[in-house]
Amino acid sequence: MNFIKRFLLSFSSLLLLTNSSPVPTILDTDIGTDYDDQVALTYILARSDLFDLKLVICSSFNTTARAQIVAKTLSVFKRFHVPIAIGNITGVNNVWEFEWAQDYSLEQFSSDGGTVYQNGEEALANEMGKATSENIYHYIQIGPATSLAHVLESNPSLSKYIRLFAMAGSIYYGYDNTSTPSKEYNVATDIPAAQIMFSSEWLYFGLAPIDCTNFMQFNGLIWQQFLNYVISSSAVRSILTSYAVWYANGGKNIDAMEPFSPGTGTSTMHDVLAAFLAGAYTDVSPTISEILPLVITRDGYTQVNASHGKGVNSCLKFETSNPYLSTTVVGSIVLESIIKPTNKS
Ligand SMILES: [Ca+2]
Repeated sequence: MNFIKRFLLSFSSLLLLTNSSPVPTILDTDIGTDYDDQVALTYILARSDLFDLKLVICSSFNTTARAQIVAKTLSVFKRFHVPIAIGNITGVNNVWEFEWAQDYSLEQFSSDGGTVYQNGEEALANEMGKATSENIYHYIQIGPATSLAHVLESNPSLSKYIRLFAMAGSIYYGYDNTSTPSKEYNVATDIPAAQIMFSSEWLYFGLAPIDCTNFMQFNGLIWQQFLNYVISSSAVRSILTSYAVWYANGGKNIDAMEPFSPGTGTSTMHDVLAAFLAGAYTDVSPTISEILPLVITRDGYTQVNASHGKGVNSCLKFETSNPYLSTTVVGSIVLESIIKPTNKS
């Protein structure tokens, strides 16, 4: 607990030091299949002191269903000025969370003042084009890089003034913390897209691979405290109701290091680490990150390759020997942010 308190103190003083203005941010998500995207999006919306969310693009499989989940989440925060871009539909996949958003259509979002871009990749290219040396963007990639790669293929210079924070890859450890790397899902789903993302010229590239994200489950006291706000906070209520729907529709069967249920804690919040690192930039605490020359192999592995890899600031482990002490700190900051959203916009 001492570590957590010390960290929270240093984190809040860091926020005071770096709290200039929120950074223009693009979120690229496959929300609805795994649950961590929902928490990442909610965290980003709750922290309008850190993020000026400019666009949410939905990528891979049933992108229209994913867009509806984003629309309902934006409506909870009354953030109708954040446009939604629908990436290419690439097939059908489970969207276990969709039922939660069924009562809020994209038409309703539009009539509430929202904007939906049917040609998501065009909207993405336009938004990325607004990044300049004077107006640096954050790009938070928490799904397969399908849309991003299509955009960069036709215009590779669009990444130049953007800092990328991605949940992707598996460097030394695999799923369930096995000592052999895995073909991580976001990479394996679209390997050529991941190769383009890793070989592009970013202003900065911060990576949350499963080496670290395996441990991102929020439970115990911090979860019990979060549950207490179900009545008083609409943001907490939207998390708990969407989580319950996702869990009941199939999410309960997905793999995780620790058991989870809506009453006890979260599934693995892989994506939340990428969003957290974006919000804390330039600090990487409580992770231990190292710049590694990484490439994506043709069969979907993340490899260190000194001759071909570009430098990626990769989260390899956590500061505490028990990783859960560090991820509890991340969890308490994220959940606390959702309980008490900053209200700048
Ligand atoms: Ca995701």
